[in-house]
Amino acid sequence: MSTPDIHLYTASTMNGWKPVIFLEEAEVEYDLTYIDFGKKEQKSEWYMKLNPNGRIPTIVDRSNDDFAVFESGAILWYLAEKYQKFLPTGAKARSEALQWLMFQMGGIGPMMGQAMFFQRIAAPKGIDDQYAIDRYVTESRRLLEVLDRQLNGKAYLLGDEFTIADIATYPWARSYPWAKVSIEGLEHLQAWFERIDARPKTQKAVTIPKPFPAFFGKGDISASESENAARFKA
Ligand SMILES: N[C@@H](CCC(=O)N[C@@H](CS)C(=O)NCC(=O)O)C(=O)O
Repeated sequence: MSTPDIHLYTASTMNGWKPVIFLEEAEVEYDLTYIDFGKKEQKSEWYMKLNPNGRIPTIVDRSNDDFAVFESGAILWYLAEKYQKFLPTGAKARSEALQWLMFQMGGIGPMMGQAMFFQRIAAPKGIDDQYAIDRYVTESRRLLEVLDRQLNGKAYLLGDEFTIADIATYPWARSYPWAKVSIEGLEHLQAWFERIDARPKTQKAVTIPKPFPAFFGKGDISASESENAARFKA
């Protein structure tokens, strides 16, 4: 087997799974380095030359002078252009896909991430900030309602086509149990979860580098909470 173009640096998190979902769904060969947060590998000098933010994921494209791309939304966009997949070509549809990608990057991810942080990392350490929890859970629910309205009458965020907007949004929105955000009454969102839960390549992707079923409300949640808190220790 020849050396693949794409080398991916990642870990099993919502942002970390986005490029894995793309690469698996597109059936693209890639290789992967697991970044161990417990060892602070994401802050190491060699890694921060690739990703100045010191976070995962990052890709390096060997076929493009070892070009490094950080920020998961930019990575999906780069891969979509390189492989001509999961990004519509018409100007309006393409803009719509990027709008929903930005909505995930600027809204769903940061808000649900903070809802998770205050409930799954701060609270077990004894930092109980109910004001922060209420703010981030309420805002996350509002954003999931926006998705629900968009998905009314559609299979995927843009319609029939599965795009990088779905790839970016699924791992975050589907982690509503970990963020302790209710999806009650959000029928279109629930149907979209079921649709993507039934995509074998995406489901394989969310086990790479390893599964973390508690994000999706499965498995031993309290053991996973301790494991997760240890991963993100200061
Ligand atoms: N906006 C960035 C966020 C990346 C990010 O926050 N990654 C987290 C995992 S989901 C991380 O690397 N955390 C380790 C750390 O904060 O040191 C992206 O979308 O790529």
